[in-house]
Amino acid sequence: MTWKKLLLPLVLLSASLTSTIAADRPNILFIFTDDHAPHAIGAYQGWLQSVNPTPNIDNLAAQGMLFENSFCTNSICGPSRAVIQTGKHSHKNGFMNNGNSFDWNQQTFPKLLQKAGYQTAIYGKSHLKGKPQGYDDWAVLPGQGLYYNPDFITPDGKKRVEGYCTDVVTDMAIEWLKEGREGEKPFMLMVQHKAPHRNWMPALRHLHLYDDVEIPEPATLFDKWEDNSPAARYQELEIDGHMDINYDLFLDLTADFDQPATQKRQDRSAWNNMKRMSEEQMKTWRDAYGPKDEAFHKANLTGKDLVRWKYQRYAKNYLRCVKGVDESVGTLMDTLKDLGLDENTVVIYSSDQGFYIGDHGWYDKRWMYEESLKMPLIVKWPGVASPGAKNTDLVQNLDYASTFLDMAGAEIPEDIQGKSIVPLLKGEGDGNFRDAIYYHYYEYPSVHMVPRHYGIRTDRYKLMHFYQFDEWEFYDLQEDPDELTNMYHAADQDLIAEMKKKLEDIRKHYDDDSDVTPFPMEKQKEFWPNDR
Ligand code: SGN
Ligand code: CA
Repeated sequence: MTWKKLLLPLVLLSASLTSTIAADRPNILFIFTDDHAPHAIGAYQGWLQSVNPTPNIDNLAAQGMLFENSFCTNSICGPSRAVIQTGKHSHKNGFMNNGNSFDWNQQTFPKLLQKAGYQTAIYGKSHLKGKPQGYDDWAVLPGQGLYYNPDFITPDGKKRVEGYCTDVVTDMAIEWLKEGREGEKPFMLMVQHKAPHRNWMPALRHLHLYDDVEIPEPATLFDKWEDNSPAARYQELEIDGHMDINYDLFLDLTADFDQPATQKRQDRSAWNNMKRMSEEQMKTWRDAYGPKDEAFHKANLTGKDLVRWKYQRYAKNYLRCVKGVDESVGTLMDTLKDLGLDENTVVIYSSDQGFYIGDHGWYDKRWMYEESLKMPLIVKWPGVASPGAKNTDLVQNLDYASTFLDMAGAEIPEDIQGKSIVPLLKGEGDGNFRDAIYYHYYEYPSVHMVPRHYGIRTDRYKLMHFYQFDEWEFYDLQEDPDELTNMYHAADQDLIAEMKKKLEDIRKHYDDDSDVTPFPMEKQKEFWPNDR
């Protein structure tokens, strides 16, 4: 027997040990986007499915588990990300609305993963302000970031990178996977895209995508919110009344960006985005939108026809941004394969909250209604999560920190409020993962004017309290999935009492004693004059 043959069993043993260790401590690739509603993902089979918006994300779902009842705790950007970092509700991690700054000195899951021997990195949108902690490498967009030729803040200072934001972030992640890793150390990599956030600016290669397609309309495009609490009538996120035809839909790109020609505008970020483009990029844009603008001016649309036109332009740009994201997912998956990492890397796709794509006549998010409460969550974990599986447990972004720690075999600290979904991924759930989810939104008065509210959702019912105005809404989601009939007064009052009790209990459970005192009546009237 040669010495090689003698050594073979040892070599095999060590190879199998390595693979057991690797399976126990998989790499984690967390792809996280901004404002990507589940119904704009083919695999979720929503009403946009016929457009086939996301073949690569659908492919991920075919290889992993898709969570149908995945929700945020507070439907807005920074807060959602802070919940993910900490595994704690907003009132515990201190980041209740976008105006806050995240306290990076607190416990976060990337820091705990580092302690557990993981190498960590984040590229793209952070929206938590301050320098990220808990990452071995990072490059983040300042604030909302820009779509074209964006700036990044890095450990070495600010730098501008030419290109389209989604592509640039993908390239950074790939470069790190190829060049930045330390030997065989397991990693956790966060790829956080700005897209498809407002102001919905697609990559140049996608400007003509869907040109010849009529995007289906949501059933509730012309909702008049007759049955809701007045909150739904006094918001500022209507396609009809609030979406700006120049600012949001790029009509007449020849308008002077510094002095936009029409209407009051709360936010100048769209102009900042457009000013950022090179002359060549701008020319491509003008060539793409110019003929469409001309046709629009000739058509002289009004009323519902105008809303329909705005909806088409908006939905197309939104889905074009989604296309960029979907291509990024495909490229990242291919890269993992090329690097031989695909079998031992958990890939997660999610977005900070859902979004209105014309649903209820709206854009944006913030509400506890289904379209913005839901978050996409798809997890591919080779050898663990059954390919093509669908899960209906009530899960939240609150659970991600525990889940990532659990995947890594790290200890989950007691003060984390979320629960690991690893048992669900392993197919070991008993259907009772969670009885109800808790929600609390805090940003009012603010852009889009959605009042503060908290609420509870079970697998069937939803109860919400717009407490600044002391208004309640209750829906039976089984009978009324679009939440068109507020049953707060008409429902069986024992059921309402039971749900209120549940809500109080869950507030205690999560220790939310933040101030929920209604505005004095005089102040309420200032916000809601009696004309709607
Ligand atoms: C910006 C957007 C708003 C959006 C907020 C919060 N305007 O102000 O439409 O609701 O961000 O979004 S924009 O014209 O500047 O895009 S979040 O995702 O960051 O919470
Ligand atoms: Ca967002």
